Amino acid sequence: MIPRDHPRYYSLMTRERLARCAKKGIVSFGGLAAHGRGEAFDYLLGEKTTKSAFLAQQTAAALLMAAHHPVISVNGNSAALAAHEIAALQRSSGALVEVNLFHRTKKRIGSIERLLQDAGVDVFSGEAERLLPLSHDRAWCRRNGIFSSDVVLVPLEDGDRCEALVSMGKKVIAIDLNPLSRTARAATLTIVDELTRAVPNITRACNELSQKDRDRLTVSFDNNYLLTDAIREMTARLSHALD
Ligand code: PTJ
Repeated sequence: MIPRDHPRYYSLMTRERLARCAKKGIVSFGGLAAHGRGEAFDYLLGEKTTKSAFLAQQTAAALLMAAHHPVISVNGNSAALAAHEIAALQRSSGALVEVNLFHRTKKRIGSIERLLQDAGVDVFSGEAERLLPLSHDRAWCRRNGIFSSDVVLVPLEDGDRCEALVSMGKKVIAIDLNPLSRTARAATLTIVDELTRAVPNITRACNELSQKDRDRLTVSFDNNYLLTDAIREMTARLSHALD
């Protein structure tokens, strides 16, 4: 039992949810370690959406809305943390949702697809093929899904696949709390923010941005600025931690 008045209530509840999902095989054990790393970076960010992350979220909405074939790629952690938020983003952006896993088993794919469906996601499933230029199991995807997408949103990515997707000519939008990761640096657009804060902001921007604003955002973003600003925010908090 975690008491509601615990100062770290939200963080502890999130850990509980991930641990429960790990027991069911939805989250991989590696996913628990990935979450811990994310928490450390979120602490440095002050556990809030920065101005530059908000700009990245608006730009992500603009890129998704301008895409011909947008896809949201979902793994164990993102399904466990944000299934309902992903359903809402799918409704607003019209993106296809496909499960793609590093620790891939048929059983895990089935459990994650069911969790997403129960939350209202229209999951793109069916036969996967080994289509991406990767030696691990994230190479498996659907021909009419991730493989033919022009814009892919990838929460909690690994660097290899992000690089592979970019090398295939896709625009890759990463959500990653670590601005130094290979994913963050290889992506076309990186949102340095926590997944459950980032996804609803992208959805809101899909619903609210005018066509004129979307056009401006898709041509004016600078990922190097977004990463540098995230590092600046973290450094500033560290520098003033004991003030
Ligand atoms: O595909 P699965 O489900 O079999 O598991 C894949 C994992 C999560 C194990 C795989 O993608 C992985 O190894 O990820 P990495 O390389 O550890 O990277 C995860 C990145 O996501 C790290 O840079 C973390 O800082 C970041 N991260 C973790 N939790 C969050 C996050 N970023 C945003 N929001 C989070 N909640």
